Amino acid sequence: MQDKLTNILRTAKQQIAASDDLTVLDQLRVQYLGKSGELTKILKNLGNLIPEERPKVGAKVNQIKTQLKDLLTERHTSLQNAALDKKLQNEKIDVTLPGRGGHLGSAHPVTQVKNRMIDIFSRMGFSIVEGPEIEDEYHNFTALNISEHHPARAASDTFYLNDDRYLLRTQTSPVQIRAMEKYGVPIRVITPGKVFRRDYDATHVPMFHQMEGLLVDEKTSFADLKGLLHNFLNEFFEQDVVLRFRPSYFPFTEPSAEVDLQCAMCEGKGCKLCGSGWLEVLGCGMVHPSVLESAGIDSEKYTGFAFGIGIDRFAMRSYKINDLRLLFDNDVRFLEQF
Ligand code: 2U9
Repeated sequence: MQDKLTNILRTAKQQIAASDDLTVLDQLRVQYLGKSGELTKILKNLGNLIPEERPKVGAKVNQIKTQLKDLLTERHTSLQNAALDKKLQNEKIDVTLPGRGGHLGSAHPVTQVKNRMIDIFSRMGFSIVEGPEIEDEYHNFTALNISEHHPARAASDTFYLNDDRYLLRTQTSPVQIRAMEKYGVPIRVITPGKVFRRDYDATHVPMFHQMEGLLVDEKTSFADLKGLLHNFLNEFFEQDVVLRFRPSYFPFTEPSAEVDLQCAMCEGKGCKLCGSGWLEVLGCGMVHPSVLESAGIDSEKYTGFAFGIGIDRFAMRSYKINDLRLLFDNDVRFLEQF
């Protein structure tokens, strides 16, 4: 029996020393020290030995078990360290290598154009006001002199919510009604913001951006409006622009006009770029007396003018973008060009 034990110890020592991976080492631990391992089996069968042999063999087995346990632990540690060393060697980071470089973002073209407009109007004394995108029918239509059966109110053009008492604003004008209710007159405000209409093709999207403006004071005239818009467009396009005020109709202004910008390439003669020689850029007019009265303003004493600009269309024109939808697909490869 003693010889058998000596043999087990020798073989185990050799195997432990030769093991070069943690799985193999674990198999050896099970083989020698596990519940059905060789040494445990000998201990279980001590009863079969002659009585005087039992304590000697028992003590020897326990001594070998302790010795093997120590050897296994020692080998385990050294294999683990070797593995770690190898990993560290492979994953070595050279902190002196140049970095990948940061990626600089930029403002969306619509935001850039909006900020330029805000900048120009601020310098002309206008305050920026914002308001809710969810509006009631009164502020979005009724107060703006848009009659009960006006087509703009139709569910095919407007996004109504829940019980139809609320809607997504179709223009930013309700913000100006609210501003007049809150601040009274005189008032000079611009209202940049998102508006919503049920529309979708190459030139219309269901959400777009408007910049409306309103000025109400005593003795405000259409000439003031013309001067202000001319000034704004000169500043925006950074050149002396030629304008044409074309009579138009809006329920909330009277008289109303649409403003066309003369094409700088053909000077109004008509060319490939513009077609007719003129580009429509915005709408405007003198605020309808009923609109002033709706906001509690005496229309005998006060007059005002208002204008509306499509920010997205200005962005398309500034950056020569031909499909409005490109602005809202949020493809970074497209957006990072601006
Ligand atoms: C109040 C009274 C009147 C705002 C105005 C326009 C003319 C206009 C369009 C421009 C391009 C809408 O985005 S667009 O499609 N807007 O032509 N907007 S006058 O008139 C107001 C606003 C507020 C209290």
